Amino acid sequence: MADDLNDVTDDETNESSEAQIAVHWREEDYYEPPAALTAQANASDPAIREQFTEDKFPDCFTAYADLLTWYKPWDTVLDTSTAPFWKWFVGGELNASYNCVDRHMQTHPNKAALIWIPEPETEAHQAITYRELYVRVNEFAAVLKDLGLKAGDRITFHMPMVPELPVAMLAAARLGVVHSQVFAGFSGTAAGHRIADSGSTVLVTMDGYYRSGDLLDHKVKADEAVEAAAKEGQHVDKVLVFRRYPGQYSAKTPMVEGRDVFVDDLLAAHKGEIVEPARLSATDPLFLMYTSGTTGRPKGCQHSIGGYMSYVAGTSKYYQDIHPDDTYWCMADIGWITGHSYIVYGPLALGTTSVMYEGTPNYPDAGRPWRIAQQLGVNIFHTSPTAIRMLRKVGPDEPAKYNYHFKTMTTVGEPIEPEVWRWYYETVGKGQAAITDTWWQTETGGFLGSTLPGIDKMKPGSCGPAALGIYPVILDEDSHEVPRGSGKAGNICIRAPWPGEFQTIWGQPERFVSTYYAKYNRDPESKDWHDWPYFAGDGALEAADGYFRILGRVDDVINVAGHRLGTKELESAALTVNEVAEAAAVPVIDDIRGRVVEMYISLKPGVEASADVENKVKVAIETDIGKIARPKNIWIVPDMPKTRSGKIMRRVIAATSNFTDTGDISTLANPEVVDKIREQVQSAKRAKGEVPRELSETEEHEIKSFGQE
Ligand code: 6R9
Repeated sequence: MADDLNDVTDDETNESSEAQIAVHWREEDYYEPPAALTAQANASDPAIREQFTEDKFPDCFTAYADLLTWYKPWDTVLDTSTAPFWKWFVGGELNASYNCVDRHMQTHPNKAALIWIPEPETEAHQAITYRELYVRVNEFAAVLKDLGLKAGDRITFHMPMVPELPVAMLAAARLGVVHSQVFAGFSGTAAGHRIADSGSTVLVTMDGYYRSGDLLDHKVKADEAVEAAAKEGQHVDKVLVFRRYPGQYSAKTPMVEGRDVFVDDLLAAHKGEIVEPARLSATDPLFLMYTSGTTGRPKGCQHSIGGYMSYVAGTSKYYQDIHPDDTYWCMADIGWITGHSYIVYGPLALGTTSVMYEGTPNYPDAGRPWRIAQQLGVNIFHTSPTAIRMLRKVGPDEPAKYNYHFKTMTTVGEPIEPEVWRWYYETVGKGQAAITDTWWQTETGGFLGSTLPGIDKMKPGSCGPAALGIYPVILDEDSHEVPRGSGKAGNICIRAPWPGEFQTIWGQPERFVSTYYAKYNRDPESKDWHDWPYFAGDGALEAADGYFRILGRVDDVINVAGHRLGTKELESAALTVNEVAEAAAVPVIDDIRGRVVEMYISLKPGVEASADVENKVKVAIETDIGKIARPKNIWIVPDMPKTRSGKIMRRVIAATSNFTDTGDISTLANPEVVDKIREQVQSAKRAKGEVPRELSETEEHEIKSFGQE
């Protein structure tokens, strides 16, 4: 894939900053927002920015909170007394389920809230009206209540992309039960760790679902999950099993007597039941979303009801430009934060129609997304660079065959290459849609950097300016501010809190402070938010026009297809294999998935390298984490390159896997091993035709500094 970032000459480059993140890139040309979009946009007047300037902070965000219906208005917009555990809309009371369901059911009961597209094209799509959603959410809430679940309890979902998932989320939210949805592609063991971490006693799952033409047995993962949770001391009382085809069991694994129950059976006992939405405090938790960090233990990011709901409603309105009569499709999975914020809570809070698709984007062919868009009249489309790259590769001419019209298109999850951006703009958007490249994180709840689609010019490869009410700053390693607009790179931080921000890491408040605040905090005793910049963990630069370009993670996290995998998680999975002595995971640049994982292992004395060991490592990773983490290659090496203090030098093996220069190895305890590994790995890769294209400067920098403190 051509990469414009390679085509740089010296006078077009920027110098590296003190943060030592070198970046060399060419300024891309601007694209104007389409006039027809601007004419109807929720944000059509640039003066909207004046309502969110710093002198109006934090009250500016009441404009977002006002999009919701509150039982009781807040007394304090932002309470900083327990810094950096910010509290938004303190004293306010509301219910997320009421805001996404009841109030729209009252005004437009017959409008589709969700349209679900099963993967098999032979199965008809299902439109679920707001009235029907209301009925289903209430019935399932009655089921949960009957199990004794109440506000503040946690419940884990391990659900595929079916309407039962948003129904279950909204039912939990109705009661104030904190949900934790684990991506269905994750393994049962991964779900089990999250059940244990969150202290859930109930698991909600499904018998099966379609991916790429196969009806997968998903229930089998529930058994693994319950077992894994039990090993960590967490007992699961009930496993609620939805059936892909009600009345018919699609899994082979037996139901466990006394523990497993079919949800359709339970629902029958609660037909037509209504459960009053609980009046909950704005600062009560709505859900946990687990994400990876630098240690093996995943982080349960806890999001609030009032702040989170306000922020996703506001950003859905202004950045997705959602109007109630739009048909909006976010082709992502609800198992990730994108799906929580921008399939379920944001769009439904605004009372629009949100499309959900069960399967893989290119099934049965690369025209599928565009057929769906044409059939349903989708006018707002949202997906990830990985999906765009894949569809561009397998079906570059498909969009032209279908008659649909998008007004805005979003990308999220990782930087999008200007070349791929242009295909998205010209071929998918037919030159008529604005692209919003949205930079944000699981932790941040909603967008932090993006263009306002009706107002701002687009610039391929940059997410755009800071979102409304967000005040970023780029800091170097010595806490000095990198001059604004200088194009110099450093660590992007957000100076002030915002309502969508997570409240804490579930059960690990000290880790919340140490990971996101300790680095740049000026005074641990301070109650003034000015002393607590939020450290996002991404390298970035700000160009002269105020647009941010995100360069990627500065920690040991590998972003595979837009999803963060912790190296420590991958490595500890490999280390569960008895023969393995040491393991190191590194990223390899991949034209479709952004990054893929390669695993290096060394074996215990006396153990011979074999395909059998390799396979055990692969299975261990798939079992512990899921297929998304499957390494592209597993290299069994005689020894790992190490510092004199015994630390594995991940940057050296990352350079080897990516065919770049290994840099200075003079400080290694065993420099001789580097040549051996290079010869072994690179000749095997050449034989498999896996020599990568030349890397861009930023990619090269990422690889060469991978795993450095
Ligand atoms: C929403 C989501 C967060 C990390 C983030 C950054 C990368 C996300 C991006 C982007 C460049 C964008 N990232 N969006 N990089 N441009 N538009 O993706 O959450 O899974 O937690 O990942 O993804 O590195 O820090 P999450």
